Amino acid sequence: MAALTIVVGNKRYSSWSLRGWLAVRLSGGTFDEVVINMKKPDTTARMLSYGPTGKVPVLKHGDITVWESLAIIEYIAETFPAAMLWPTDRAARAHCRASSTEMHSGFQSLRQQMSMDVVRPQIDRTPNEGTATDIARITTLWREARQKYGANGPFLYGAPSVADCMYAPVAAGRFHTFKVKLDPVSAAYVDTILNWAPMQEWTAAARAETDVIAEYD
Ligand SMILES: N[C@@H](CCC(=O)N[C@@H](CS)C(=O)NCC(=O)O)C(=O)O
Repeated sequence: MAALTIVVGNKRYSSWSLRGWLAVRLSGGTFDEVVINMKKPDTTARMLSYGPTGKVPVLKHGDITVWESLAIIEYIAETFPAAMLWPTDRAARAHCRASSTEMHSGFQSLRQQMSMDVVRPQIDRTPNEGTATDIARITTLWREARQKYGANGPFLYGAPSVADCMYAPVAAGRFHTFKVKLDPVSAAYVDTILNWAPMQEWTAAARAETDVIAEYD
């Protein structure tokens, strides 16, 4: 099989990159990665040399290019079925698909007010009204997934799935760092993500980065 290359932004700040990278990491295959620092004069040109939108993540697999985080995750799930990125149970899979697409298309207020920084020292930030609504919706969804479908492990649907790739940046880079007040089920899920080996690998690499982007604070 051709080699996989995932192109990502700064590991510290790029939440969409983290989502695609986690899926590639869960594929079980070896992969190369290219990191492009964001907010530089040549960022867009460098990103455009890998994919059509001038954004990351981008996955290269032989002559196949996949852009958009969720499409990358789908491609990995299809190409590496043994990774079982979608739950096998049909009801759980439907729920997992809906929660993953809800993340991909929503929660603008949270994303704006609490940008991801996996290295940020924990600080208090009071959610505005829109962010509070987003947090309430996300934690409702997490509790539902855990309580209905999560009996076989500590992840949203038990074993690591697409939904964990999608929500890991929220758990580790937003809820944890901004000390968002959470119910016990959601707090336990944040701990699961913080202790997850792939997340810890990503965070360690983020810690080693020297580039600082002020507007992510
Ligand atoms: N809908 C896209 C969003 C991709 C996106 O916005 N990526 C950001 C990094 S997190 C980016 O590449 N920004 C370009 C820049 O900073 O110049 C996806 O799901 O992959």
